[in-house]
Amino acid sequence: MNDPEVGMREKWWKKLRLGGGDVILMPVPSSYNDITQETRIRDHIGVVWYQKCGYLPERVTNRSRRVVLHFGSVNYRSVVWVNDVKVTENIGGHLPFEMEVTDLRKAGKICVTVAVNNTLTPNSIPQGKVVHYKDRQKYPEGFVTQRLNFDFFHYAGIHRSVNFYTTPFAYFTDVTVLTDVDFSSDAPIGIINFEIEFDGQTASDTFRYNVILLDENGKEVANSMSNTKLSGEMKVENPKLWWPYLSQSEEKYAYLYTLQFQLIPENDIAPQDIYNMKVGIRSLEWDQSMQNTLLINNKPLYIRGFGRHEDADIRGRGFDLAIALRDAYLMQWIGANGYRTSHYPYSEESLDIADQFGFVVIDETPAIGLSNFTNRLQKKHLKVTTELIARDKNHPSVIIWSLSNEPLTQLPTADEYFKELVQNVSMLDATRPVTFVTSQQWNNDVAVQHMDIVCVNRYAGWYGDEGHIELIERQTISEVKNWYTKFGKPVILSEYGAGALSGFHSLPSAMWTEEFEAQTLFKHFSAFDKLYGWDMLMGEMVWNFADFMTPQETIRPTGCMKGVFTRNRQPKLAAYILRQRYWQLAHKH
Ligand code: GCB
Repeated sequence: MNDPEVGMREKWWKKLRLGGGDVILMPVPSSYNDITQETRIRDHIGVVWYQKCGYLPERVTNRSRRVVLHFGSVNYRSVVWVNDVKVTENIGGHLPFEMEVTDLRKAGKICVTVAVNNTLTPNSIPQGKVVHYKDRQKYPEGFVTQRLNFDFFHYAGIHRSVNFYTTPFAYFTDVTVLTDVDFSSDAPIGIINFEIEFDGQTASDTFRYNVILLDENGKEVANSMSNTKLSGEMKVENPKLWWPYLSQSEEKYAYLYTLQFQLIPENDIAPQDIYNMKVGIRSLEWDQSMQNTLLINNKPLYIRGFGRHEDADIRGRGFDLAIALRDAYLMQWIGANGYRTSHYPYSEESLDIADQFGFVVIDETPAIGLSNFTNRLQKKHLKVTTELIARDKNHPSVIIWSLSNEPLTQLPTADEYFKELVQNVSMLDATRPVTFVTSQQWNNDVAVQHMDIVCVNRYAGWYGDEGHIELIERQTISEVKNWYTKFGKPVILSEYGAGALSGFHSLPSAMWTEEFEAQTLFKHFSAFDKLYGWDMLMGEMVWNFADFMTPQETIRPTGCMKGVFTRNRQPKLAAYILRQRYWQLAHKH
């Protein structure tokens, strides 16, 4: 671990500009870990410094607009300077942050410096701990490792895009859009409720707002003109609804309108600010009395999907549009209709893609593997969940909030912790169900009772009774039955699967071969069909979409190998088995 304070002491935001020292080139966005050949960079614990200098274009230095510096995500803690001025500090690795830098723009050279610290603590979300080794016979001075409450590689760096953008001085700060569909008459009516927030009004300025709905061809289909109120409702007759993915050729597809918000000074006709956003009109309902399911557009939803990771070779967790789209096309090919953003919020671009492809998303916070439940942690947990909802609330694809993955919810303190958290989240967004993903047993979990939907991870034939695929059907049936009988709520098997090394084969199948993974999935399917028939199951989600990197461990041969696709997104045998299944389901449900 390097001296974390040296950069601060020596004011590197000034010094780096001179170059030299231990400075190397690094791409953004990307994790820094796998770019070079050096172990010390891959396994680095502590602070790294980024700096980029350049010249802002005229539209940014132009005095008539506000300037904002936006970071898609930086993992994990960051401090940002623009030239010599510290402009922000941020904690948390998977959500955007931004700051106004209008006063700092200038025509000449401008430098942005970011110090990024990847250390996690028992009080951070997610949790981790730096372990110092004292035995000098075995370890040199300063030898540390990071113990993490999760199994995926702790990639770090500037993971998503960094942009300067501009707005007028009067501008929209936020919009909230809620859609619904009225099915009471013969022709459905789409309902769009919106709320606007804006800033920059001076005593002499008053504004009116126009809100216009455009179809995919840019044709206006509804509007709410000259509205002086900050909220409103629009009705759309015979709307094209946003449907989860079935088939591109079908009528039922993820249709997206564009909602245009215009902020117009009262005595003017030209808008000052215009904000365009994609909107999918859909209804979402859930209720225990509704045969234990979730209805989208009045139709029960059965999720055929995946747990995933934002992970790829070389770039680590750095956003790459090519990978994001390849993943979307592969999910489409396989016939999936949804995924969970295991185990942290994914990029804004990924959710746009989900809206466009018609994938339903279980949107998860980064609170993985929580191992204690204090008030302090709960505050942070609520903060990150609030930020997640604020970012993702307008996506039609987002249908469930997941508060956590596999927290230790057998501990009594988890009961109150999650009860309060759910109450708070339901106040922030009452339109979507809330869950978390448990790996505890149905008879010892104290938090699932507070959730709208039960999500369970279980690896029959892999982590229990290794190699015994003949037990999978029986064990999966009892597992889901137990949860369902206890809570009377819909159950999603949110993770199941087996590891397979691409190219490893054996007959009869054996663990780590492609045949074993394929058979594991196949054996689950017969259990799922029965459970679905008894109205107990509302989704099956394979772990994982693709192989992904983990820390070095004896049970991880260069990563987690449970992908149905390899890490470079080529199919294993299981992908073909799953494809057949998901397309059958697509036509059945
Ligand atoms: C789990 C975790 C997931 C792991 C998976 C595994 O239960 O939720 O993050 O990768 O098991 O393969 O061990």
